[in-house]
Amino acid sequence: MRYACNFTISKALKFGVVAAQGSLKSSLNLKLTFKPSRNIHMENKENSSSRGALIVLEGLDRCGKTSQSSRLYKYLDEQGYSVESWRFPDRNTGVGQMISSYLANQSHLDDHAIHLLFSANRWEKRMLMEDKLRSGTTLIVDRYSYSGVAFSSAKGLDIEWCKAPEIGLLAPDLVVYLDISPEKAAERGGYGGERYEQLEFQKKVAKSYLTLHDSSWKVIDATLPVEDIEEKLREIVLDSITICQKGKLLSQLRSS
Ligand code: NYM
Ligand code: MG
Repeated sequence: MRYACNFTISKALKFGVVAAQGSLKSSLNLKLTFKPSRNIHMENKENSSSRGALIVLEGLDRCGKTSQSSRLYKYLDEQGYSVESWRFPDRNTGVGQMISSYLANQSHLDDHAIHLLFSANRWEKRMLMEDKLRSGTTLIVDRYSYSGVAFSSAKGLDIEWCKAPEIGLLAPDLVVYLDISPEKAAERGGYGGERYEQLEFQKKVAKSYLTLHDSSWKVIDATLPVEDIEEKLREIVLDSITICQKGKLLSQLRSS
């Protein structure tokens, strides 16, 4: 019985759950996908769209995202890439401080209101994000719009309503999901005591991620040894960086 809720995206793919959800997904029109945006810089035909890559790491709390982000950042930096490590929520802005106090249970907000603050926190960084990418800097981002939709819809908010404020933000070039069951994640030295860091809620978040996930995501088993995860991550990230260096248009998130 213990295994009844102990699902992960990898297992679901294996047993066809995602395929079943896929048809549900298309009938409910649930995907966050990419839409080509206007190409603004056209100075040089050959490499007009050469840029840094927008790499997003997603997953449940305690899946290992934050340590993999910093290992990846260190590696790319040492290899001479122009790279920055970002995370959402960005707690350094005014909006980020409101989010931080909410997560610490020091303030209470309506579920819709906090959802919009998380989204606003991404919007306030959008311009800078675009500038960095266009200037050739790769961004490794620990959580992005998918966390926003997964966590808020896990509370019962309508998923389409949750996606709406994300539309128009920059679409990632790569989404890596560090896959772990909620039970295994909870076993990892406990949670930090912030809002959402409870097993029952994380089970709901895992289900939301399963609904959101599409075939473009790269899923890595987060229970593998840290070095193995790191190696797999480097490989797919380097591929993505190369594609963006060769020239790829920036696109935006849209609801399909
Ligand atoms: N979170 C994060 C959301 O609920 N919505 C969002 O848009 C984002 C980016 O904040 N439990 C949640 C997920 C986490 C919490 O993030 C704080 P972290 O990565 O633990 O600092
Ligand atoms: Mg956390």
